[in-house]
Amino acid sequence: MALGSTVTLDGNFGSSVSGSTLVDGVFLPASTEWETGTVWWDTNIDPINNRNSITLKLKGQYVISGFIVQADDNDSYRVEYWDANASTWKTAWDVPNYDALGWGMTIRPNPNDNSEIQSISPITTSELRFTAVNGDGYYSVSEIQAFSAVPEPSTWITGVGICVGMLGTLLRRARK
Ligand SMILES: [Ca+2]
Ligand SMILES: [Ca+2]
Repeated sequence: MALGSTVTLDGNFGSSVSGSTLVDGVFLPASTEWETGTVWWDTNIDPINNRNSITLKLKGQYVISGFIVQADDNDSYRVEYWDANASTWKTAWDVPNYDALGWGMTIRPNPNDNSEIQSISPITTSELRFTAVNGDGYYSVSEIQAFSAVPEPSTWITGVGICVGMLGTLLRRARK
């Protein structure tokens, strides 16, 4: 859902890459250094921790039920969503510190699988916001992906199985 959305960087960033790289569908190679090809900031550039924020304006209003994020391993981050009814930002996903699980740019939830989605309680929104929560003062992010609920694969595989079974019955009947 976030693919190709409009990205706004609010605050003071050290990086020169475009915010659009966060929603281009491309992950950096695992363990890429935190300031190489990323959107990054640190507490020298932004002395007041957590003041920087990255806003993703989606192409419309969506129901979102999961995320994948690639960010520096040794910090925690937060994905928030704009709740239009309450006119406030609310937490969608607290992105955990993965210091023990990775090095440099590290995919959450699964550093070894860039297609595994972190499920959340579904939210409805047209805007997301990404911020650093805590860490070593050197923060970076390279990809933010949002997903809507999709039917469980097992459901439609079962459906196909039933159809194939029915086809077999019809063919047997036709031969008689
Ligand atoms: Ca990217
Ligand atoms: Ca860091």
